[in-house]
Amino acid sequence: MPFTIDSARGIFPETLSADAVPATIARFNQLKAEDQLALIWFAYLEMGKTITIAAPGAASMQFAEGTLKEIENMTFPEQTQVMCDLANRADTPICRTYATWSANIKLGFWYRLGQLMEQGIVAPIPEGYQLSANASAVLQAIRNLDAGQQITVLRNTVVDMGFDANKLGSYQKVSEPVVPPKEQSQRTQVTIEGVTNPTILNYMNNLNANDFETLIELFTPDGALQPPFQRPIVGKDAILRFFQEDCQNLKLLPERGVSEPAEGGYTQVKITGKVQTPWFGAGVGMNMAWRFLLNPENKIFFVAIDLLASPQELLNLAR
Ligand code: 45D
Repeated sequence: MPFTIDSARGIFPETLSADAVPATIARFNQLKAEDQLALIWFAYLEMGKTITIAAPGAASMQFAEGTLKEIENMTFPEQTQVMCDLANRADTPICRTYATWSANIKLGFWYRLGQLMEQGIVAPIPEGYQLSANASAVLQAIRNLDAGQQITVLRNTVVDMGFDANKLGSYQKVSEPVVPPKEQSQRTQVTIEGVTNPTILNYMNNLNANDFETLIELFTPDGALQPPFQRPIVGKDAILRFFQEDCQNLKLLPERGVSEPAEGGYTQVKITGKVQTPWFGAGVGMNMAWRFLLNPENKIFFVAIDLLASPQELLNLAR
């Protein structure tokens, strides 16, 4: 086999991903918990002026209800402690529960807490809270990002909170129920300037239709998918689980691409375009690239999804 997953990760090396995102998160992680919470609060308020977040559906909120009730019944100092514990990734019962939740459940939980803070039911960020100099600098760094990068920073800070799931031992992951795939009549078909490869088009169309069972058959058994700023997810079972847990109701809007032969009868394809998350809908179009490596049978051996550094990168199809 001419490629390993590791070597496949290097295709289209000219692709500039948004390094400012992990850099900002690393700086955020250095801050003390109080600063982290206040900073997210301020960033969230500012972003709320230009983009609207969609309320999570009941299906994803049901799993957080118990914990939210528990928090509502606490005193303000206890509530503040819970939020600081989450930011500190402490070992507490609530932090352990939080660790079992999918990303969307974690986001829905914070969405609700934010509302309760606004209503004065949960301890707000103290009036006149002064961010440390470092925290102010991180907030400024977030302001300088484009909207797609800002929501990625916000999402990653939330996903990283709570007890370390790797230390939980064996546990049951809690995620939203899997929605049925869209009816054929409801489906849309993408067109991509420069690319007609059916595997690529089927990938986009099936992901847009939440048809994960069909989608996964486009991959080789040992195939891998690398989400933005993450290690590759390897093997069909793990990729399917990821699709079901984290990829419902995404909207992929690929625009253009290039396809060219690679070693050993493989084909490498780079696509650029936009992706929308159900949380922000058409309000935020993230500038993305997909870098596919297809085997000689036209199955996906590897695909990397990158958040791009700038809109100019949408036109960069160089190898
Ligand atoms: O701490 O082809 C308060 C894949 C203050 C799949 C708060 C993909 C205190 C394959 C404000 C209350 C998935 C890889 C906190 C494609 C405090 C594929 C609350 C890509 C935390 C294309 C904060 C998909 C809150 C992509 C409520 C790129 C924050 C999807 C909420 C990207 C933040 C989705 C939210 C993104 C962020 C979603 C809802 C970036 C959502 C971001």
